[in-house]
This record gives sequence, structure tokens and C-alpha cells, in this order.
Amino acid sequence: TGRDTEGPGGTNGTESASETLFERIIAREIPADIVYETDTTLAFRDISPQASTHVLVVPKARHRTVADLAAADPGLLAEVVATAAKVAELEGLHDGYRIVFNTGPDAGQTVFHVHAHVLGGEQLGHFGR
Ligand code: IU
Repeated sequence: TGRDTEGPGGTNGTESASETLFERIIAREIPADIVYETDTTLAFRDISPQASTHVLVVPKARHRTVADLAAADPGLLAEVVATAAKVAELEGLHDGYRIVFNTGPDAGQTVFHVHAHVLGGEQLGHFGR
């Protein structure tokens, strides 16, 4: 939609117009089952779990995709990954877990506030469709 260069939170002066579901969860306007929180990240359960454990980790600052986040704030991307690892520990995923960043429509990204899917608690299929 031509907003790919927009910065976190939007730069078009109509923040609410570009707000995603996850801004509303971060603002506690919509309830979520929060698993863990840091100053800069939030982890909450996916409403439609695709594995025994399925938690989403978001940076509180808005970036559309993981590529945008990596370019704009690599330290924050590292914090997202560290929060994902903490979630895995809290959830007892001692035999491993998967971190997925769906990026763009072909990957099925539906919410354009970057989020890591943390999946585990069972033997996961090896990629596929
Ligand atoms: P995706 O990678 O953009 O497809 O991931 C979006 C996720 O957000 C997806 O797994 C949904 O189940 C999840 N989700 C949610 O947890 N709560 C909601 O209210 C909605 C979507 I709408």
C-alpha cells in the first residue's frame, strides 16, 4: 500500500489509521494472555495456536517487518529474539523451539507490526506448506 518506508508508529500524522491490532494489545486496549514483558517487548499467546506452545513476541515500537526492524534498530531485533528465548525457557521448551517471522503477503503476514512466532512443545514439521 505504499507505506513501506513509513517509520515506527507511522509518519503520516494519522497514527490511528495505521494502527494495528498489536498496538492495541500493547496499549492494553484489547485483552491478551501476556506471558512476559520487558521495557521494549511484549509476549502474548496467539489466539489461534498452531502448536502446543504458540506465543507472539512483538517490539513495542512499530516496525512493519523483521527486515524493516533489522535495518532501523538491530538492537531491538536482538531484544525480540532474547524475549523469545526467555519465553521458551518459561514455557519449558527444553527440547527446542522455532522462531518464525512471516514477512509479506506470500508468507501469510497479516499483521504489519513485526512479530516473532515462538512455536514448540511438540515435534514440529520440517517446513513445508
Ligand atoms: P501473521 O504472521 O501476520 O500471520 O501472524 C498474525 C498472528 O496473529 C496469527 O497467528 C493470528 O492467529 C494472531 N492473532 C492473534 O493472536 N490475536 C488476534 O486477535 C488476531 C490474530 I485478528
